[in-house]
Amino acid sequence: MTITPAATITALPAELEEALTELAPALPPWTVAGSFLAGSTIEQYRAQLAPAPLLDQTISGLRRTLGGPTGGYAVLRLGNTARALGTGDHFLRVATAILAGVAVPFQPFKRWPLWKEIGTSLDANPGRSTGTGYNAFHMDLVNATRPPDYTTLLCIRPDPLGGGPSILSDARAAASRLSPSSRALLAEKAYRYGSFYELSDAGEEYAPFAVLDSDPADTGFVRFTAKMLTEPGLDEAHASAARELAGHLTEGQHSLMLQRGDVLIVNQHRYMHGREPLSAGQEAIPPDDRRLLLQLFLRSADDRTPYTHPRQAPTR
Ligand SMILES: O=C(O)CCC(=O)C(=O)O
Ligand SMILES: [Fe+2]
Repeated sequence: MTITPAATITALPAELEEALTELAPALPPWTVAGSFLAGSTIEQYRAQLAPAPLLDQTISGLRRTLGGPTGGYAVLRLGNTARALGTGDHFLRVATAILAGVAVPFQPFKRWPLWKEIGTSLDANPGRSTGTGYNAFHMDLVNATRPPDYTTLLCIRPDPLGGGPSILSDARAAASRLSPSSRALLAEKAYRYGSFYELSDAGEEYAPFAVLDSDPADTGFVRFTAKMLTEPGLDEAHASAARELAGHLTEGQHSLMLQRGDVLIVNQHRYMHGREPLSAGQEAIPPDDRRLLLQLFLRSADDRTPYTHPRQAPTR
């Protein structure tokens, strides 16, 4: 396991933190138009935060860290801002405003708000997002033709017992280490995972899907989720190729512990993400004190075409 390169962590300059704390109360509630953060909100937030020093440079730095052949994820450290503002509406508006400088916030899940809670449930399947176990490498909305370009996780409360570090791996680097035979198998439409309903602006259901496409890295995906390995109907040759990719992802793994106020931003075209298990003993923690994240998705500004044929909920 490698250590997270320091360049991926973006702490705000003190003068920017101060300005954000001062300006936050003036940010109005956001409006969502269709499934995207409204253009009017983006404009209002930009105008209100215009006096904040070094904001543009901070956002350009994030964009550089997230793009390019060696980039792919960033941690925006808003802990001081969270201490000053609390983690309520004013803080969420600041986080939303900064992320809106990276790409356009949107809510692909019609039944969830813009910031979707990921709490900790002792009843959930341990490997799922709200579970307490190992959440293996994956990309979000893997079975959509247009997954979100970025997925972001804001830490409201880390695991009080100190577990649950985030794991990240460069999917392009992992794919480059594949044997030719596995690469050929992974380019075939042989993989399935998950259901697909009540989604907006994520394209159509893609099932079965190919893990590897021939698109450039900035637009294509390595459509991988370790959870597809146990889907019924997957033949051994394709499963073995996917296991090889999973192995390369684990070899190249970075790990980091999100602190209160950290926003992990993952470029889904380049990186897979997941989570190590939370610490044992969660039963002793009152539910309201357990780990809590908020998830927000981003769509690249140049790829915002609303989908005109949303799929109806299937009857399964
Ligand atoms: O719990 C985490 O840190 C990751 C959750 C996640 O990746 C998800 O819900 O999609
Ligand atoms: Fe995820």
